[in-house]
Amino acid sequence: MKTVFSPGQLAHDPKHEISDGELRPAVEIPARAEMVRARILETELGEVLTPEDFGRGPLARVHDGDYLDFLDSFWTRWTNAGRGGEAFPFVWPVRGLSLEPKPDHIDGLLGRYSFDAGTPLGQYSFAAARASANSALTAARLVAGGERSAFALCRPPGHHAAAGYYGGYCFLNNAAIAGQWLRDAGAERVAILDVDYHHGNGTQSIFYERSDVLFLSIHADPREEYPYFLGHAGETGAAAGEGYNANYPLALGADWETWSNALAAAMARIRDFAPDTLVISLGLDAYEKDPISRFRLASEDFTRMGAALAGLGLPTIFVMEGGYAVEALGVNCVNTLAGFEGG
Ligand code: SP5
Ligand code: ZN
Repeated sequence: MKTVFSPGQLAHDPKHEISDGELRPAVEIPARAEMVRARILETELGEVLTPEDFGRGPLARVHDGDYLDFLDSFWTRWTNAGRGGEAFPFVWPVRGLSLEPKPDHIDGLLGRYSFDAGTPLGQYSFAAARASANSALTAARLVAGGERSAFALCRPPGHHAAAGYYGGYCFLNNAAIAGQWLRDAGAERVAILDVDYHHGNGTQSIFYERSDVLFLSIHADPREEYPYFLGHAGETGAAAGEGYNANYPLALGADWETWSNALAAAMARIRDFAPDTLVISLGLDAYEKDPISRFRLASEDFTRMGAALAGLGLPTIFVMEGGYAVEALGVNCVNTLAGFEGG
């Protein structure tokens, strides 16, 4: 399987995040991508290609223009306000507050275009996020061109980013951008299966009213886990998209037996939908030793996951999402991909 990755994705190099009541060391760091790339080379999974630049067009098919403009202008606004380093929002337009008119001050804009305080935004974050999206798009093009599968080594990740806001370490929704590009390239139906430990709230919201993109997510129950405000089993889509969203929230502590039952249910839905292409939002944070997560998948279970997914027999793009046990990340990621190739 070919991998797509750009060194430009490493330019987003956050030092801190706000979590657990503290300013803590960032967990979504460049070393994550380095570990995965090293394991791909070590195991000879396949070629590692540099992405093509698809420009703003495919990003704007998923994200709002004003949101992209905000990301583009962030650093100038931040430094004009006398700031440096990385930015965190601290005020949000929740219930009863106004989205319009948009604030002029960067502190207002940060809240206007985010949904959490846990996502550091720095000088090179947007450039790295665009490189990450280009990796997803290049993987999509490979599969549209006839490859059975491709791996987009995306970081920063994407599945928490919605049309108009960032959060959860995500700025551009790589899987959604790839899925939409596949639609625009001629696929009639695309399924996006999100196996990250956290619910893919951004991807769900982007496609919630559409029947051409089926979104499914297996994740920790949002009653107990981030992102808390989306990902419940009762969210089944709306309007034309009613019936085209499927959530499988699981209790904390889920092991492979529990997790794989949800996978079987999700795969049955995918079979019924009969998509032209499958996009896997490949979070590796369901791993038992992940530092911020509470599922119990072992490294071998990722091989099983990949093999099971191969059983769908679909052209498949893997788009990396979360996973913070850096030492094991390469093994768990490549286990999934190699499992798919052997399955
Ligand atoms: C892409 C992705 O996986 N994003 C996840 C964002 C989660 N951010 C919230 C982190 C909260 C960490 N709390 C850990 C509790 C155990 N120390
Ligand atoms: Zn995650």
